[in-house]
Amino acid sequence: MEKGRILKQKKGLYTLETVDGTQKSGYAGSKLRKNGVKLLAGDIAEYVLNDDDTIFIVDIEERKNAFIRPPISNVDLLALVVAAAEPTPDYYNIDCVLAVADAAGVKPLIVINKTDLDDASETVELYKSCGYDAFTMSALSEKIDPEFYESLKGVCVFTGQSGVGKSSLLNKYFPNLDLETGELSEKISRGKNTTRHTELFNAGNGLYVADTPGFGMLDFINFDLLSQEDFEAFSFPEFTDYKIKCKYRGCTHLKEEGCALIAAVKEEKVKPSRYESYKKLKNDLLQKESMKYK
Ligand SMILES: Nc1nc2c(ncn2[C@@H]2O[C@H](COP(=O)(O)OP(=O)(O)OP(=O)(O)O)[C@@H](O)[C@H]2O)c(=O)[nH]1
Ligand SMILES: [Mg+2]
Ligand SMILES: [Zn+2]
Repeated sequence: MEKGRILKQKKGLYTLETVDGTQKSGYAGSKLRKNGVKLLAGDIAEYVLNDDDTIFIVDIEERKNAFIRPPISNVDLLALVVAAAEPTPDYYNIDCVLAVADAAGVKPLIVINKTDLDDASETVELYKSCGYDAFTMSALSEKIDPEFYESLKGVCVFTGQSGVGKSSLLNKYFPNLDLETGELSEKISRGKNTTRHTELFNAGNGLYVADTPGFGMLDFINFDLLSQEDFEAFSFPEFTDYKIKCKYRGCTHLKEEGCALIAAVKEEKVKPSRYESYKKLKNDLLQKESMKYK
């Protein structure tokens, strides 16, 4: 059986990259469909080659991770693109994406674009102090940041709200991609969902980059993006050292006396905006959990 990496999907037609680097397209077999397996960009597919050079996907290799939004698997690095302005950064939105990446064990990286409009120093400092890698850049400038370029390894997914400049940045760093970029809506200075599909590109030297459609907070509410357990164990990693020092076992870190996390927030060892996001996300997850059993 031959193997290849799925690059994109459109109406059930998959395009994959074969081991010799050529691209072939075709459909998935009924066995996969029957088992309810939804193939994703990033999947390593096993296929047979048809006489007409199309492919027939029979199975996929076990994934090391998978995301629903954006729909992609086997990710090594998640580059969360945020705009310094237009649209203004939303900390809760950022923290939700970081929480999902951390829960999945995928390294997140924050890219603050459009620094020609605002310097975004507050946002950079906030996230660097939490232990995240953060880069500032402008897709409009010709300047390439070698450190950012070097930090891209394996399968790198560019995600973030519509209009923050994901496709523009990918075009700047990988000019032969020639991705479509879009105007912002004048009224709300948000993007207009120019990128419609998740697509993985081979950028050479073992590096793959994915452009993805912009997401909104609704995606967070509508999809099961992270479990309560993974959230508590892996998200907001800078809280871990405090959470283990709470007075009571089973502390929810929401209001209890003797909570070491709450004390750390008061002592300004933990960023208030991060703690606010933690509480909000935790409550959202709890609410979702309780809906499931109704
Ligand atoms: N001022 C400024 N504008 C930028 C920058 N990067 C991108 N833009 C503009 O922002 C708009 C949206 O850029 P895109 O690259 O299409 O944004 P996107 O994140 O791919 O958006 P979706 O595909 O809709 O999710 C375009 O008009 C870009 O020219 C930047 O660094 N500075
Ligand atoms: Mg785009
Ligand atoms: Zn606690």
